[in-house]
Parts: sequence; structure tokens; C-alpha cells
Amino acid sequence: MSAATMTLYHAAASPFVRKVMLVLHETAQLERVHLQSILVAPTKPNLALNADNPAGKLPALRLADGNVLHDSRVICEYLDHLHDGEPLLARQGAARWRSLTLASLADAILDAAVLIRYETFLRPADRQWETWLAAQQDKIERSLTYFEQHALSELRQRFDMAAIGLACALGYLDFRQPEHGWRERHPGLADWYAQVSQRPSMLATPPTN
Ligand code: 99T
Repeated sequence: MSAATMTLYHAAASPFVRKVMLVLHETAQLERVHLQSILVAPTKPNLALNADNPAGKLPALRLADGNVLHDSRVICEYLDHLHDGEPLLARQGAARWRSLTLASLADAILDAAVLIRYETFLRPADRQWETWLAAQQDKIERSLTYFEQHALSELRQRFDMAAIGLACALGYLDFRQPEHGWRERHPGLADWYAQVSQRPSMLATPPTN
């Protein structure tokens, strides 16, 4: 019998869902969560998800008492409070604000990359806006440059919440923009990502359509 008491709205293509899955793997809590797979896009809403998360976005986590948590940052931090191991996100002090900021920057890469995906995949080709797409790519490039120049030593120390976010962002770039070429411009990140990609949690959660 399943010991799952929580239900996660899940899509294997979503890097935000992957963050949650990585936290579950890394903290050995997989058995607590039942996965409810759905397909969702801004133009293809899911009514059950909309009822649980008015923003209509994945991931959302339904708890045993019926309450629903969203978005990925809230869910990841909630799950990080349910295990007895070393927290993936520091509970207090300067380390906490630093980790939250790096995790937020990784999410900014994801936000830009998902906007690019929707602009190029959902919007009719004759209405796509190149200047806007280029501006989103610039956000990704500036953020990767920051990680390469200012955060590599921290990333190497521990696969924590910020590292999980960045790993999902790099994996998503490979998945949706295989021609992106970030490895040539950011060799330190490429080396770090090659290593963390071998973690069982990463190998178990490849993005798929
Ligand atoms: O925007 C929508 O209506 C549906 N999109 C989503 O649910 C995406 C799935 S990634 N999720 C988010 O944008 C969540 C962002 C939120 N800040 C969080 O949870 O952290 C799908 C990517 C793809 O299919 O390529």
C-alpha cells in the first residue's frame, strides 16, 4: 500500500516540477508524494489545476489536509522542513539570504527560458517578436555569467537548493534549446553540471515531453 499522503501536479517537461522532484530524491521523501501527471500551457489550461492553483501553473502540491501549496519555491522549502537531514536551504543568517538569492536567479533563468518556449512554440510564427526573444536570451546569458564568475565555489560545496535550481535550469536549456551553446561560454558551469548530472536524483528526472 502506498504511504503517499500528498499529491503533486506533475509534468516531466517542467523544470519547476523537476526542482521539487530533486528535493524529494535528495531528501529521501519520494514515497510521501503521489504524482498526478497533467499537460498544461497558458493556452491549454487544466481545470483541476486551476481550482487548486488560480495561477494555473505547475507545480502545486495538495497536502493530506486538503490545503494546496504553490509555487515551486514554496513547495521545495516546505518539503525541506519535513525531513531530518541537513536542510537544503539554510534556516537563518547570511547563508540563507545568499542561497535564496542564487535560487531566485536560477528561477529567473527558468522564467526567461519558459517564456521563450511559449513565444516560439505557442505563438504563431508571423507574430513572434525577435527583440523580445533576444531580451530574454540576454537575461539568461547575464545570469549564467554571474553564476560562472561569482558562485562556482559555492555550487561545488553542496547540492543545495540553489544548486538544484541551477541544475534544473541548465537541464532545461539542453532540453528546449539544444543549440544554445552555454557550455562554450561558461566552461566552469559545464564542468560542474557534468558532475551533478551523474547524481541519482538527476538521472532519475530527465525532462521529457
Ligand atoms: O503558465 C501557464 O499557464 C502554465 N505553465 C506552467 O505551469 C509552467 C510549467 S513549465 N510552470 C511555471 O511557469 C511555474 C513558475 C512558478 N514561479 C514556480 O512554480 O516556480 C513548462 C515548461 C515546458 O513545457 O517547456
